[in-house]
Amino acid sequence: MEEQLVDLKAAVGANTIAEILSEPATWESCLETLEQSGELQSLNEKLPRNIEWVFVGCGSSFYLAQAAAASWSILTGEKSRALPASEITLFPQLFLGMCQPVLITRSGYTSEVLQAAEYLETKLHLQTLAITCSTGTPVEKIASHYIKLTAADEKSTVMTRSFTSMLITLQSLAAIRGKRGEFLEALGRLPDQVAGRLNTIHSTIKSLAESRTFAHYVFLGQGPFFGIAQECMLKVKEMSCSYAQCFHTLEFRHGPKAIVSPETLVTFIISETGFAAEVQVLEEIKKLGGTTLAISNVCDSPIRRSADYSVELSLDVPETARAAASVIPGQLLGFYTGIKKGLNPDEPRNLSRVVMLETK
Ligand code: F1P
Repeated sequence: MEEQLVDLKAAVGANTIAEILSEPATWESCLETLEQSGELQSLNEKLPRNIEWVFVGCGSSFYLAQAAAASWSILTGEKSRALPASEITLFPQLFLGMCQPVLITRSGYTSEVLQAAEYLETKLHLQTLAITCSTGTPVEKIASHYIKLTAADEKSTVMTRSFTSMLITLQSLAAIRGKRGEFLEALGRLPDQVAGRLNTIHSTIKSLAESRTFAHYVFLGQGPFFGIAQECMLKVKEMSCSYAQCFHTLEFRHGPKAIVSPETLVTFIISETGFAAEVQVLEEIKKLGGTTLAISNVCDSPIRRSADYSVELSLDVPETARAAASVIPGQLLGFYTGIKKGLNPDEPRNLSRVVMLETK
């Protein structure tokens, strides 16, 4: 009986935790495959210039689109934005004129993404680029161009290594487009560096989730870290069925801070660019009695003074290249909070791995 319990315990969430902890190795494998195939360089040659890039997705893939769009403008200087796939088919007037659509979908089967792909290709005659982690999928048949990261595919319903691997791949394409060789090199260094930090990040977040219970979870980020904060929010919602929200860090002052109490865990994903302004919000929320978690590259005294908990990434790569690594604490927080509540993060309540809508 004891043995069975241990196995069961071991089995609950086994896919998800294995996939989270496999992220550095998965990134390495994806980057190697892309390097050997040279497909990003040839895509860069084929795709139009001086045009707005519109990143499209659903769920985690939409939040990935937000981080990818911010990274794209930072690395290429080109206009970009992110849209949920449903906005393209429900409000096409929001989406006028020439642009380069990028369809982000782990499964390649999500109905809203397929409907958007059909509309963009057949009605607007735009050549879409799809990025997915599966092969032989419907989106592959509709899109004009595609990138497949099969090494990043997952068993779990929730997206973890697929999210970070697709983000790093789109950042690689942006670095090639923006002639940012140093950034591309930095992405090549990221897997080893994060592998070296993962145990510490893992134990910090595991002990936080196991030792504390919160009524509310708030995630804050700016620039490329806003999409990351959104995804951290979704991971806590999906895997622990907890109440979670996300805001731009400085927006939290404009009303939402009314919910702050010691039962509210406010997580700051602190950028270098907005460091001073973002740490001021951290200090303010601490004074209001909130419980604070700071995720930053360097955890220096202003952060230590106001953060109840902190994750120091200490990665020797440019700020935007840290986006993928910054989501891992949120993935682990969702996972261990779900486990503590007796839930199975591999099979989140009410969720399916792919949202496929019946055609009326
Ligand atoms: C993405 C997605 C996931 C969500 C759930 C349903 O689908 O919305 O983000 O966690 O698994 O699917 P995809 O288009 O990226 O496959």
